[in-house]
Amino acid sequence: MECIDYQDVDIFHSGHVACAGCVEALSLRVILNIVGQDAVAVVPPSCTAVICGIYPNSALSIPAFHTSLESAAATASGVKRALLAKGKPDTTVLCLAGDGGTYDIGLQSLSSAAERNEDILYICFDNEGYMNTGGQKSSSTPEGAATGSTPLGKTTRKKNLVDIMAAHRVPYITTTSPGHILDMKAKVKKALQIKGTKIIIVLIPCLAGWGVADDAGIKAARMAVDSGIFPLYEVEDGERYTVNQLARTQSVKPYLALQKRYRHISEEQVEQLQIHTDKAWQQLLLRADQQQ
Ligand SMILES: Cc1ncc(C[n+]2csc(CCOP(=O)(O)OP(=O)(O)O)c2C)c(N)n1
Ligand code: SF4
Ligand SMILES: [Mg+2]
Repeated sequence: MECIDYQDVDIFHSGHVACAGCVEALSLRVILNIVGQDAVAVVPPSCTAVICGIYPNSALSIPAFHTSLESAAATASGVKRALLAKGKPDTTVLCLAGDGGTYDIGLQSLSSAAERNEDILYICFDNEGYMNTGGQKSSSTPEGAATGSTPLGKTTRKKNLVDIMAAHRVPYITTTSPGHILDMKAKVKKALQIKGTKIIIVLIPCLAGWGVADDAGIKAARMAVDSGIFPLYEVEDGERYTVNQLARTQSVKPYLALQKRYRHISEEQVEQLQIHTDKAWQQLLLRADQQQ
């Protein structure tokens, strides 16, 4: 088994206010350790904003700029340009946003920043809902999942943000998961070597919002990948697709059964979800094959 050469450089401190067991805190720690001290975080309202906290009680030892939900990528663009003007071209500017702030409310500013190919690292902590405000649906919420605003289950499918951003031809967009820390580390390292707009979508099983046990966040993240519901892949320059997992090793059923947000769904809906997942997986393999 590969060893995780994990060095904690203490950018994300204990005493933060994430729910106990939340894998977003773990992911944040890993990402910040790879990014390093020479960085500025831009944080729109989200669980991340709550977890990071506000000055002088911030859990981060890098500057954190709390911005509006609509404008994270625009704020990051401005911070990066200000740093360039001040002669600090090497400082990493990263957005730490949720899916509501990315797929929905901040999409316009992300699209504009991507079109300008701003030199920012945009991290989306995708917990598939507006979780810090009580668990409403976002356009990242998958079909069938119950949320505070879709109590009978969402009737439409999860928006494909990777495809949307690939259409902007950004140099790098990828998915990763706290169940695959080595994958996460490698992708953050890779993104730091690339100039332009980099986007990393991290799947965050929300303990409260998804109804998973406090110690099952990693398990849920792994099952999402293993079932192919959340495949690990990269798109470079909008056209080169690489799948970062060898295969799917299980059906979607055990993944759904782990979460209370799916407890109301019928066998037919489970089958429908399996069909949609199979189709999306085949499309992904086809795109990746076409690059060979
Ligand atoms: C324009 C605007 N609408 C609504 C809100 C209220 N609000 C604050 S955080 C949030 C949810 C954000 O969801 P997401 O980005 O997914 O982050 P999460 O809480 O899930 O981490 C909402 C709706 C706001 N701050 N600004
Ligand atoms: S609400 Fe969900 S994503 Fe937010 S801190 Fe708690 S477990 Fe983590
Ligand atoms: Mg969210």
